[in-house]
Amino acid sequence: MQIEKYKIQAHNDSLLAAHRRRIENSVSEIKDTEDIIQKLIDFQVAIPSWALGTGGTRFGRFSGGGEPRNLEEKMEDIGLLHSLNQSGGAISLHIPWDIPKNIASVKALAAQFGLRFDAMNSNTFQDQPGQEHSYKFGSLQHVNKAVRQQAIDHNIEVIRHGVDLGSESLTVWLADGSCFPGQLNFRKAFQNTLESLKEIYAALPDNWKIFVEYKAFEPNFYSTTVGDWGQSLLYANKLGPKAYTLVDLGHHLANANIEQIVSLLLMEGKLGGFHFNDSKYGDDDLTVGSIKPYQLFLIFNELVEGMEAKGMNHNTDLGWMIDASHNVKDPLEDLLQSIEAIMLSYAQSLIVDRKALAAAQENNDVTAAQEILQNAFRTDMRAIVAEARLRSAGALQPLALFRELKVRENLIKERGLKTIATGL
Ligand code: LRH
Ligand code: MN
Repeated sequence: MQIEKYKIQAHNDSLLAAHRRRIENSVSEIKDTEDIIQKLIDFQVAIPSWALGTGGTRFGRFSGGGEPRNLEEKMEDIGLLHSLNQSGGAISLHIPWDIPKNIASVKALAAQFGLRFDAMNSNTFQDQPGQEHSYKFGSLQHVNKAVRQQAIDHNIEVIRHGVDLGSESLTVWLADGSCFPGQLNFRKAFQNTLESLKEIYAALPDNWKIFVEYKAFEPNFYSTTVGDWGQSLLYANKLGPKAYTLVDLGHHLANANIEQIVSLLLMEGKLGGFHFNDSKYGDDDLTVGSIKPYQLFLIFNELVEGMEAKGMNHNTDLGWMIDASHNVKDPLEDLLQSIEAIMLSYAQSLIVDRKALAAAQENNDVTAAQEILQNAFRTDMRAIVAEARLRSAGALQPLALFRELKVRENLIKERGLKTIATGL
């Protein structure tokens, strides 16, 4: 299903007067709105190909129907989202869940929907049918060289798919670790993983990046071989200039100060990108900004401060991706809400009075520093974000239009109730 431009135009026309009142009010209170709106227009977030269905948990999966049955239908759904908010112009594929069968037609489809291919994701955390060696006890860390080689070869094959599609980065997330004390020699596991990553690094084209994604626990529950930002940074530093760390917001131990981690990784020039989601307990993969919206704002505040300090391009110098899994929400509605939360936090971080904040920090004026940050966080930037969509021919209210046009009902008519999307 695609949403015709005239339907988006009609939607915007019906909301324009109210929007004009809101945007005039915002412009009167906020400085540099034109610069902010342009930054929002340029800011694109990659949608994970594995988050267009109902993932479910080990306790159950409750599909809402109309799920995409193949890569082409996944791209159609991401194209539909992008037509509504003009902020999701990229897709991140997971191999082998989304092996592109016909490169030419997949690239043509991406062009038709205005999508580019963001980071490719390898998968050495599941055994595929007919696979020679099992990843039960890990992949790149494995004590058996043959298992490590199988995982290295898979990552190199994923790079090849990415080159064919025009992607320029590989995300490596390893489930590798141990479930019980004594099961693993941590030093040997690190060295096996590093040696294996070096072979994958050597296969990277010159203009490519490799993102080493860390995670504290799950599916291993005693140790994880890339378990935190420090270990990921160790690998990235030992691999070379094309290697970076990747921060998945759900991959930290409780109460970790993620904004401080982001600030230091940016300072080191080793922050490669993000997997945005939200969580209350573990790797819950919930809607971005649905549980800890202030933390998301504080992370964007450090991102903007750090990127400005390094003269980085906000949109192209870091990998912006969502990584979510849906249990009780419509996957497409969930993704629309996630992008809105990201754009709002980014917009709020762009109005932080940085000169005043630096002065407050220099004077140890703790109260003033908090007031400056919370003033930005308490500023309603929804009209500004909507204006960026309007100027990009997106919908003023994407979620409302998604429901008004009965998109899910139409997808169920097209695809049926029982279709299952590959992925989580
Ligand atoms: C691991 C992870 C990783 C993906 C997977 C789908 O928890 O965040 O980024 O490979 O989810
Ligand atoms: Mn992730």
